[in-house]
Amino acid sequence: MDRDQMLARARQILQTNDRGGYTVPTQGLYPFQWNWDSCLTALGLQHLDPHRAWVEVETLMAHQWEDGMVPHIVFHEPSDSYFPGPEVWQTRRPTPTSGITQPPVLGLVLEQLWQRGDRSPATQARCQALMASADRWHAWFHRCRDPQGTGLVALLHPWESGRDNSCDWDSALAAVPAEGIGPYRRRDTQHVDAAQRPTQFEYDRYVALLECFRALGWDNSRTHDASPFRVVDPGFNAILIHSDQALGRLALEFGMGDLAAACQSRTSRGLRALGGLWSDAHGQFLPLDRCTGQLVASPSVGGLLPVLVLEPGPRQDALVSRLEDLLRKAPFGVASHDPDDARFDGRRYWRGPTWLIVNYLLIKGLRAHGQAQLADRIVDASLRCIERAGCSEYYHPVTGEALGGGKFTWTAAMVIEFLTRQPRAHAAVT
Ligand code: 9WN
Repeated sequence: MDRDQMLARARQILQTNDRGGYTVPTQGLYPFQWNWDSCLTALGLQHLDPHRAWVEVETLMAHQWEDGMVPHIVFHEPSDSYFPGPEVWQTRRPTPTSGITQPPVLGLVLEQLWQRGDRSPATQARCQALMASADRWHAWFHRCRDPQGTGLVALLHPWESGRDNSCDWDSALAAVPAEGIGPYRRRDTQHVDAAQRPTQFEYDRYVALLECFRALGWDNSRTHDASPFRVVDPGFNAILIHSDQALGRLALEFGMGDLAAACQSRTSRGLRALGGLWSDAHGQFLPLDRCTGQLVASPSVGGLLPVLVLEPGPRQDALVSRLEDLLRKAPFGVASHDPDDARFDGRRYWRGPTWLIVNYLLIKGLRAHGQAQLADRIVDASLRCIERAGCSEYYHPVTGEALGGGKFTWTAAMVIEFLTRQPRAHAAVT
């Protein structure tokens, strides 16, 4: 497949999965709007139709809760091909939504949409409205997910990480009691081989956590302290900090002084606290289990995502070495878990496979911090997956085998991003 064919197929997927004001991640497996999928998809949509790109995120943000949370799923249309649907969440929203959130990539996406757009007054007004919503979301994180004011926010459910069954959560999830959960029937394994999805043990605990928060009436002033799962993910916090930095830069450009000051205060506290998650032994950041107070020894890509926010220095150098090492072990992209670790499973979802959206975030951080060559290598590895297997949900990092759902929206969006927006290796294709 040459580059023009890749681009044409990617465009086709975005059009096929377009439901009007929002895009589904893929038909069947994920029939609703997902939070970070939509935001990252907007980057690809901008290439096809800039107005439509803004609509994608506006539709998502129209379902922000009054307290500031932005739910991880918006159930626009009924569908029985996904579990858990709105009848399980019972969040009592005008349009049903889930009751948990996802990685806040909105801020970094807004900056890209603005910088690469027409920069007209009308577009600025759209951007500023979304910035105000992003600010309310970020403030919600610090208020409801960091009640002790540590500077870092906790995840209360593995689905919030976006890296659902990462080994990062194994020990914290094992401590979640799952006796007495209601009967349920999974739908994911009707679409995808069970060997590529989370286990039943994990699903039972995903449901147990959902039922715990549902019993609290989805009251976000209570869920943090009541949750049996509270994990501080360095990757998630790096995304939040990076998005806040992007929001702060936009705020300065638009003369929004109060917003710029709020972003500055959140990011400096976050950056200071992130240092506490560093492990010399692992040469990367590690998750912190807030229930036990212990760092979790899990060499996953979550602990490498701080390349987004680290300034040049020994820690950034160590992360770069880790990424180079992972690429040596797996030529089809950055493995989501280190292949040398006993828990690595190259076909099972977030326990080994490579994901183009994670590669995109790493590339963004590397380019911003003087590591363009390594960024180019990750672009090339990502495109090797597409050449070999088309736009899938994820890929075996050693063989490039296509895994999970097919005709996948955010993978297609990243293909467009890599082929049209990466200045060095692939500048020729537009
Ligand atoms: C639960 C939609 C989503 C992504 C997540 C990915 C997967 C859902 C699931 O699919 O999670 O949110 O049911 O497995 O892990 O990152 O947003 O593509």
